[in-house]
Amino acid sequence: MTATGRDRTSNAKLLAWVEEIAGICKPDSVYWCDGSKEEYDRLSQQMVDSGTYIRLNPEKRPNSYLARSHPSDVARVEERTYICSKTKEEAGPTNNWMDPDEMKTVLKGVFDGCMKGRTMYVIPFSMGPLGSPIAQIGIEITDSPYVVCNMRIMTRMGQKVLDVLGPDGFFVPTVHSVGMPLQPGQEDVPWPCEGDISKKYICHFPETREIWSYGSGYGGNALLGKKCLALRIASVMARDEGWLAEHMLILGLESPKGEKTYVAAAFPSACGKTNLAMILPPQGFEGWKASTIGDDIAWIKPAPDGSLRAINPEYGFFGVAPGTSYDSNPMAMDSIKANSIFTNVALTDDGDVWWEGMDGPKPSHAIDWKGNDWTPDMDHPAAHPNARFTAPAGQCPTIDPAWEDPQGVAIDAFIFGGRLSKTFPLVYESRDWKHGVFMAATMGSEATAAAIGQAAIRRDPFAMLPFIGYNMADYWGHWLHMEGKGYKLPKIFRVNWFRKDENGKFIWPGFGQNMRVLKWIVDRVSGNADAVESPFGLMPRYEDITWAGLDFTRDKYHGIMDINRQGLLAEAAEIKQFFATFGDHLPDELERQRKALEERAGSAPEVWKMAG
Ligand code: O2Y
Ligand code: MN
Repeated sequence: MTATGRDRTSNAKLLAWVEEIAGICKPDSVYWCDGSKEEYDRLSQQMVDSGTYIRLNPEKRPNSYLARSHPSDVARVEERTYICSKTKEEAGPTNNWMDPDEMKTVLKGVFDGCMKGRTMYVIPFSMGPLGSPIAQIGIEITDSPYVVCNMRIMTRMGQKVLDVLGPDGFFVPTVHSVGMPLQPGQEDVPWPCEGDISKKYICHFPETREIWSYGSGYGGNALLGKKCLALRIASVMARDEGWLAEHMLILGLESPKGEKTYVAAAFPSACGKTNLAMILPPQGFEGWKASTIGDDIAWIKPAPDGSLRAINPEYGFFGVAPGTSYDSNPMAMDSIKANSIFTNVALTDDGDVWWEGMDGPKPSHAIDWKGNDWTPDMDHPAAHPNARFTAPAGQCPTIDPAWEDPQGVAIDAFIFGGRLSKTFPLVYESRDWKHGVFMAATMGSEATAAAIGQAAIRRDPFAMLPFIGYNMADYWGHWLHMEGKGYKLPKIFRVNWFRKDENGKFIWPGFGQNMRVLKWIVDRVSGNADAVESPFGLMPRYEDITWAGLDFTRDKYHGIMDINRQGLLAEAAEIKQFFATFGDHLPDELERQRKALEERAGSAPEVWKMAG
């Protein structure tokens, strides 16, 4: 007989809430997930039988499945994502907002009876190692078995979480429905969802720490532990409790002497964040080791000794498949050899997966992400550009030995990046904490002028634009306030792998060489490297970077480090316009930093060149 909630937990608040949601959604049955392998296999088989899943060839890809979403449900829907704080001002100018009471009324309407004909699953999950002082417990209610299986890979999930929660532990309640109730006798479809985008809702209630998501079964819209809890709601908790919830990878770097440095890094999309999280030291770095703690999110709390300790709240990777190959990211490829779920990739004739950018020749025939025959001469890709793999993080060969440490790891440096073809050098360090916060608040990537009006850079402060759960400018204030509390604050750096030469070619030889920049950062942390003052910040000289194993001339180095005065002045002017959008929430300190940049630009030569 199926276990009831009372068999699983004595948490009265949880039991009452599940009953309340069942009363609204009116499912045919309620199922409490235990998180076992037996349960995962059973639900997976059920999805194979219903047509949601295709089991991949077990000899090629053991215990792995392919799902194809509805073509209208392929990515996060930012335009339907809301922060429902008490006032619009609290959500800030970068978020969609609706009054919480009004939104609750809307949601009560759409959720009413939305699970008819379906099972309502109750998923207890922990973001972070079970029982860690940095971790948080969430409960996701969903009508999607695909979500249950993905959540088992992406989070610590099941009965063990209820055991830690206990009779009166705190949890973040999250409700998800694909938004397609079934009438008696109505046949289901392989990927149920609400087809009308204007009826999808991804809603966050920061004051009550609730999440309600309706109409999508895909990724960040549906796996509510990830962007919704671990970033949007957690950023509010972090503000209130004095810690940091960040859109950052966490990477360990070990020198041949065995000294370990941990860095956390934030990048806007399309900057190679996953590749950096799983970097392998190149030729010339014999004896160095790089190890992965996380590829997407970091929760960082001050410890009693003043260090900022970080955990990866996730348990798996939800990575973009296209472009991932043994050439670009061998550790990701090894992570997805088995026990993985693939969504919207192509199916090969021998029952394996394929996507654009994978190593080797294109298959002569495949079934594309929409389920149609595909041959390489066709003018559309076989995999959707946002096709994903869901894989256990523990399968990454370079996973760090401390990745499950409940105390987290001490962060020594923060790195912020963007995709910028000019003006910005390969790497520079902030003069101090305040300057570092300014560097992170103004980061972004180049965009076409058409996309953003006059500005050349699409700002993505801290890579948090779609993920901050409150006013972005107040979030900058929160970062500024981390100073002066006696914490051992990490050094802050900006990097840019994407500068181009006068022929429009990338100057930096590629992601595999980023270790050279990381080593300078490590050396700066340990006090073993010099830096020179520039109008941007502190920069390494040619001789401060390790070049063994790479032919990168001094001339090329100058090409990637020189600073054009006009570019710098334009940057200071653009930032002024950007800051103006935040009104009086903008911390005064950030405008002071902007003016200081403008002044340094004003007194710089037409082209600032480092000596040597
Ligand atoms: O499209 C989605 O739903 C996934 S978005 C995503 C997934 C993994 C890591 N990062 C992201 C992101 O958008 O930053
Ligand atoms: Mn991300």
